[in-house]
Amino acid sequence: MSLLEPSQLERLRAARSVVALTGAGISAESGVPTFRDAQTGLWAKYSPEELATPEAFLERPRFVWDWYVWRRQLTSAAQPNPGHLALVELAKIFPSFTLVTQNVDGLHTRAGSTDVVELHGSIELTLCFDERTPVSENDYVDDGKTPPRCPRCGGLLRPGVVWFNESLPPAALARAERAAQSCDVLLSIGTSSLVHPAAGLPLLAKRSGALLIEINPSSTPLTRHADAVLAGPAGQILPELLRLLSSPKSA
Ligand code: BV8
Repeated sequence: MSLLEPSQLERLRAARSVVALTGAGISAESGVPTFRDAQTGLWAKYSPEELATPEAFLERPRFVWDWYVWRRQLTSAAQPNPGHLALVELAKIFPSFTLVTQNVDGLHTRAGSTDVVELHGSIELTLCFDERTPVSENDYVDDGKTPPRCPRCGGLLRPGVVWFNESLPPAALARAERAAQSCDVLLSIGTSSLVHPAAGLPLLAKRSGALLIEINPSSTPLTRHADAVLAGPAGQILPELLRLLSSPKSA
């Protein structure tokens, strides 16, 4: 089954610089719920966008902290899937390959991807809310009841993720924008393309002349802009794409 038109496959084969932008969908097959999936447990009544804000945290620090403790347990128990693993191999095919993720689950790095651009931070990181400095797990006490405190200044501790209405890490965003502007192909994988500024990267690449490929079982606001839409689970589509690119050109 040819995933791409011959001319598109040709452009992908000849590509010197490729960007892959991933969202929660690539971790779905690892058992990590996406943002679109209904929340469960204590958080069922809340949308992620409501909880993942500095305002929600300051209003109910322990409640939001516990949401991240729950998510961290989920993601640390999850294993990278064939989609994550295929991206590790795809990175070896192209002279320049930039993996940009919105995910905070760390599964790309655990799969073996190096130099991952984490636009929205990492759930494995803990920061002092006031000093914004990292605090390691064995430097603070979590009594399970009160919001844990910074051992240095006594401020609240927070997860090392970017919340809504917070700016992204400038270096990571600049790197992602530079890569999108200069790539030959951008793969948008498992993202609903709703959250900005990440959702602007595929269009930036397209405006700069890149071939835009979307991999998602469902349509998104990006679908109508894509040159090719591979409608299926990333854990199946990406290994197939890898096979296609690794197989000798058919005469
Ligand atoms: C900011 C970390 C400046 C935390 C996250 C322009 C227009 C409109 C709004 C805005 C705009 N600019 C800024 C905004 C506001 C806001 C925003 O975009 N709001 C949205 C909701 C409209 N953006 C911000 O606030 C950003 N900051 O702009 O700062 C500023 C500064 C000060 C004051 C004001 C502004 C910060 C955004 C980052 C927020 N943090 N995560 C945490 O994780 O707890 S965002 C979080 O949600 C994720 O990281 C991700 O980015 C997003 C979820 O999207 P996806 O990853 O795409 O996942 P989703 O569940 O939505 O979709 C999954 C997809 O996978 C689906 O399409 C599904 O079909 C597909 N799928 C399912 N299974 C599979 C699959 N695909 C493939 N294979 C499968 N098996």
